Amino acid sequence: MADASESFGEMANAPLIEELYASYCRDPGSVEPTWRAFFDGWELGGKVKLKAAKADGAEAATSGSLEYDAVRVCRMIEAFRTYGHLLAQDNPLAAKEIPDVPELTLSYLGFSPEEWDRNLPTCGFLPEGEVPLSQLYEALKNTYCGRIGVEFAGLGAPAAWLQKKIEPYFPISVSVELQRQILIDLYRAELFEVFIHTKYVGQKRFSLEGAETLIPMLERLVDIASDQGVSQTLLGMAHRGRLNVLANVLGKSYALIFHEFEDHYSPDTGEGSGDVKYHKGFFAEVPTPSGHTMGVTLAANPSHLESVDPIVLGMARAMQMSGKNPSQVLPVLIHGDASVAGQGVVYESMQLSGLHGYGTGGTLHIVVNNQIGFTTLPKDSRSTRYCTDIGKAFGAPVFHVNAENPEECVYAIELAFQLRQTFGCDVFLDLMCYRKYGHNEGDEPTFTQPLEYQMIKAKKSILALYREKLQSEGILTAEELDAIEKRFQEEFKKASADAQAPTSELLAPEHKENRTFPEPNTGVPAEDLQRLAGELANIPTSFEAHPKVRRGLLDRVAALQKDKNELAIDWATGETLAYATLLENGVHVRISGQDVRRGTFSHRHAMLVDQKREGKYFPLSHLSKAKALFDIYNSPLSEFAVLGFEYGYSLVYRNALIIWEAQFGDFANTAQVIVDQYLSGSEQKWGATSGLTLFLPHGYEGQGPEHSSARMERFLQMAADDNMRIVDPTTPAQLFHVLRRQALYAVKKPLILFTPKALLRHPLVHSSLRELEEGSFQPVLGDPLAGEHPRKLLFCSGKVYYDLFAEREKRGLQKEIAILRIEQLYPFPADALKKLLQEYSALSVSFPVCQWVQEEPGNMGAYQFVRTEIGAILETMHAPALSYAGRAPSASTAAGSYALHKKQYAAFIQAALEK
Ligand SMILES: Cc1ncc(C[n+]2csc(CCOP(=O)(O)OP(=O)(O)O)c2C)c(N)n1
Repeated sequence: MADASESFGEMANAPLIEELYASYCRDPGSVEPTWRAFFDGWELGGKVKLKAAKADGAEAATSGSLEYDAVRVCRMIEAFRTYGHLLAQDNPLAAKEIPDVPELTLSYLGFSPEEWDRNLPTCGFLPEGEVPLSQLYEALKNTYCGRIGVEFAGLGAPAAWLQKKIEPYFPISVSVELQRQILIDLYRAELFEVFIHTKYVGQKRFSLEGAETLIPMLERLVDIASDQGVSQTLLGMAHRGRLNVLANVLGKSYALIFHEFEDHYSPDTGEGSGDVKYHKGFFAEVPTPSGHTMGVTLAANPSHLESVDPIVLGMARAMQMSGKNPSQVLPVLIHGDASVAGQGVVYESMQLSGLHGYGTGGTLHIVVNNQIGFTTLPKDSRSTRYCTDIGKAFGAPVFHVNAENPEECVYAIELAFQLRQTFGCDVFLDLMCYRKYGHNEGDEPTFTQPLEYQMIKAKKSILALYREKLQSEGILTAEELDAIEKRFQEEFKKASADAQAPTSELLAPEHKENRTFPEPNTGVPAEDLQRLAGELANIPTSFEAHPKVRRGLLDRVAALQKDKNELAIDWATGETLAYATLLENGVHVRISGQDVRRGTFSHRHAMLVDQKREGKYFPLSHLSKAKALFDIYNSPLSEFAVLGFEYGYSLVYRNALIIWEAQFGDFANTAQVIVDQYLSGSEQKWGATSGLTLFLPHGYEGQGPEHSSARMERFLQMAADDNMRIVDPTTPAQLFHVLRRQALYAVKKPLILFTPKALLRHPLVHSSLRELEEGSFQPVLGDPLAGEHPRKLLFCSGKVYYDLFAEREKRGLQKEIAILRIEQLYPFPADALKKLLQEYSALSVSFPVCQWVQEEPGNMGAYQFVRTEIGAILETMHAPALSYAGRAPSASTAAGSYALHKKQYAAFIQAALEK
């Protein structure tokens, strides 16, 4: 082979070419095909000594040299691959004039006008060895600036694969049968909207008109995906076109959809209070044209744009973990152009795509790019060139397609799907379209975009254009087309008549969860716990665990060998044993969050790291009798997407304990949408139940406003309709039982669990083996130390119990003051508390003073919630009203200085323990 350094030394881009050539010499397959063709040709051409080519590349002095021409051609090919999409005819609202793309002009590429008819080497781009520049330039334009714009430069293997598919001339193959199918899909899509528009005048539906091509694209996707082994497709999408997708892709009955448009609509199925029609989810087994069926799920979502993205990914992952693999479960996210560019959760969600614990083998993203967000135009809503530019950060190829070219759109989704299946990457389809009406059908778009809407009004519909095309190609006659249209109109009319029936008659019979399931037994025989602790500490001898961690594991074993009644079991042991026993019960355990493997406060050590080789060992993955998988993943530094992901996972993986842990409880507020819109209300709104557990470290330890409060007041404010379980456990045994209850209970509810920080190592925070063996979760805990006639009953929850306990002991007031713990705040354990209080009322001569004590400011914590609940109980017992001891109301969650924190602490403890 030629000596590259000598040969290319004086050429333009010499260092790059030399590097490429060196790589070619080592392995011709390592350089991309155009360069390979160039080097092949150059070597075959007799190792001609390359002549100088000036750096500006356009000097006539060098023209005529084969090498110089080849370099320029290669540059031109690369330029089209990189910038060709800028000239693609992908925009149905494009201005007539052709945009200026300097990188693709002949002069920029180093060609003079005189060369237009001159033969040049094609460097492998065309089958011919050489063709006139004009032909080559046109071929490149045809390939890269036609009806599909592609962005894939620099994407390695997916780019090479794509290049092969599209070079030259971007051939697309669409059979007549597929053309007919596309047409039928467009008919259904358009006529559906038109029917609602005329029958249910002025009602919001977020019409798909202007983007109807989405329907044949999705139909084709389901068809080819099922052909290629995908059995489940998961869709996440916003309002735009949702009803159309429900009806025409998932096959939700037209009658059921129209029913929700009826004035008197109020579901009679006894479900929750429901949601608007364009937020609801649906599942269907969809038959495909090629004779398969595909499970298609459309995830329910709130109005909060893009919030559903991580949920769909979590659902997909859960399906993949339950016996399927990534190539069989396909997540598809349908975005709006304004929201995909504007909402940060899109980035957070995509950040999950390549991570071991969160990947789903690639997501297809379709942007319904109607080039407007409500009334705001792209130039005011993003700084990036394309709304899809986020895809580039994650190596996702992007196709820009014009909704008025349905065949190209359908072909592009086929390519996108193949890319996803082959490379496991995300792929974007930018479906350039328009919005026929305002943001919704009652909105007047000409207030803000008069000219654009003049243009839109003059447009023929996508269906009309395609109908004309097929008619002109002789594929369907006018009579056949009319017959199709008539058939659909009749179908809609009939569905509208059927829509008058009650909801229950229109719904398929559904299985409902039985809410009367008894609570599970959560105790575990002592021998099993002892055996499990032993197995967990049995680390391979070759593994060099950190000595402190190894010692900790051995301490756990020793704690379990002590007298059954001894308070020897700490928080970490109670927690780990809950996981271990559940794994033996066949329950999958998944924990995710920032730094969860070690635990933010170094208590968990679910992952050990070999101190010499940095290998990893997960004791919980090595239990001899485990019947389910233990997964624990340090998450990226995101709350919104990661919590959303785990929520989605929990919707699908039912026999599981799924835990998301916040680093500190207050960081959960960056995932507020998931809590407010999904966890707390999804059962009411959509009948979607989740058993997800949130670990929220909470406690006032003087660390300042941002590391103290998990904002329990917010969760309590959202608590109603038995929607969540909110628990603030104070002992390892309580934690053990509540986690086991959460996993084993057939009735799935989210569990909001406030977890300790300093208490993780507190000498008083220990439980006995007997409590784990014989006990169960207790929603209220009484006070065995208090005397028979306490003068004061203190009610509290969480860490403050131990503060009160210690201070009471210091003052020798055990007999006079009883401290009662509300361990489960919601559902409020009224019966259990009443029972407990009866003991005191029976024993006391007169009912003692009752006081709620908390460390949070008075406008926070549980006070506002429990004062009603406890107050009502006290009233029925003719006891005095509940008084309060705690910090004063405050705008900030906690004091910034430790001294102030202590001062406040001393004041409320004094108030609680004084007479
Ligand atoms: C997080 C969030 N912020 C604001 C809104 C209000 N809103 C509803 S639709 C919309 C415009 C969305 O534009 P785009 O994403 O382009 O979708 P399109 O409606 O054009 O299909 C806005 C701002 C919302 N639903 N969610």
